[in-house]
Amino acid sequence: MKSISLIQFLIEERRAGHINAELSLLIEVVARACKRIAVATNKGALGGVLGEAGTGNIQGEAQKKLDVISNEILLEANAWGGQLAACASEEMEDPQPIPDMYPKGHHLLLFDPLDGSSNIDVNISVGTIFSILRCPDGVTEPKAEHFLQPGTTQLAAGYVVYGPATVMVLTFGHGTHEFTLDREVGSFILSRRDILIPEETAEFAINMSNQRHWEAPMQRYIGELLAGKDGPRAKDFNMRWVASMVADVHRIITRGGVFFYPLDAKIKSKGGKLRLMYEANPMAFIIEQAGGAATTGRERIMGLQPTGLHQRVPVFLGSKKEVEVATHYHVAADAAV
Ligand code: AFP
Repeated sequence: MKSISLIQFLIEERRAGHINAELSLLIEVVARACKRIAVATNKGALGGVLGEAGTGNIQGEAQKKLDVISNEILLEANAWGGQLAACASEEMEDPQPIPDMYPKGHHLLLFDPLDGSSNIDVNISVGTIFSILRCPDGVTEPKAEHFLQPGTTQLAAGYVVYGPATVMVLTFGHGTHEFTLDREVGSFILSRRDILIPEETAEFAINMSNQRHWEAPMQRYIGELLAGKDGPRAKDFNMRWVASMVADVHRIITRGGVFFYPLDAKIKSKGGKLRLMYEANPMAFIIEQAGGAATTGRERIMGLQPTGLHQRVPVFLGSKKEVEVATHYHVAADAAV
C-alpha cells in the first residue's frame, strides 16, 4: 500500500476545503518542531536533558529541563513563518507575541510543550498537545482575552506521543487521524484515518490515590466499576493510569476506554487539575471527532466559555457510554440537592 505523508494529507485537506494554506503551513511547522522534541526526548541522559530545570512555571510547578527545551523549540519554530498572530504556552504566564521583524498570520497557537513531564526521568511516554484558534478579526496584537474562545471554535487540535514510536494524532473537525514518524525518512506517515473509539469499554483510567477526596457521585461511579461482575454493572473492569494524559488518551484512541481527572477536595479551589486551553479542549476535540465524548462531569468541555488562559477543569473523556454514565451521576446528584 502506498504510504501517505503528513504533507500529502495536508494538501488533500486543503483541496477538500477543510483547511487553508496558512493552517496547513502551521501544522507542518508544529510537526517539524515536535520531531526536534522527539530527538531531544530520545537522547535521554546522553543529551543532558533529564532532571529539573531549577525554575517554576506559571502554575507554580517545578519545570523539567525538557519542559523548557520543548517550549523553546515550539516558540522558536513558530516565530518567523508568518502563520501566527501569537502563541500561548502552559509554561508561560502571558501570550507570546510574534516579534515585530516577522510577518503576522491569522492563527493563535496554544500548547502544552511537554505533557506528563514527571515521567521523563523514568523513561515513560510524554507528549506535546496543541490547539489552534482563529485570531479575532481586526486584532493585530492578541492579548490573553483573544485566546479565550470556547473549544467549539478550535480550527485544529493535535497531540504527539513520544513513546516507543513517535505518533501524531490530528483533527481539523473532519475526523481524527494518526501519523507515525518514520525516523529514517524523517516524515510523519498516515497510519490510521478516521479513528473510531468504541462506544462501550471495560477499561478506565483514574488516579485512585485521590479516591477519598472525590465527590460522592465519582465515589459511586468508580465504586460500581470496582465491584465488577458482582456489582450493579455486572461486568469486570480493568484499570490503567500512565499519568501522562497523552499516553492515556492514546490508549483510548487505540482500543477504547475512559479517562477521568475529576474534581476532588484537594484541587477544588483551583477548579480541577488539567488545563482547559492546553489539555482539555484539544483532547476533547480529538475525542469527539473520534466518536467519543468529553465533559467536566457536568457539561460538555468544548461548550465552556473560558475565563482564563490557565483555567483548570475536571475532565471525563473517552468511550461515549461510560462518559455519559459518570456525567449522569453528577448531574443527577446536583439536581437532587
Ligand atoms: P505533568 O505534565 O506536570 O507531569 O502533569 C501531567 C498531567 O497534567 C497529565 O498529563 C496527567 O494525566 C496528570 O497530570 C497526572 O496527574 P497525577 O500525577 O495527579 O496523577
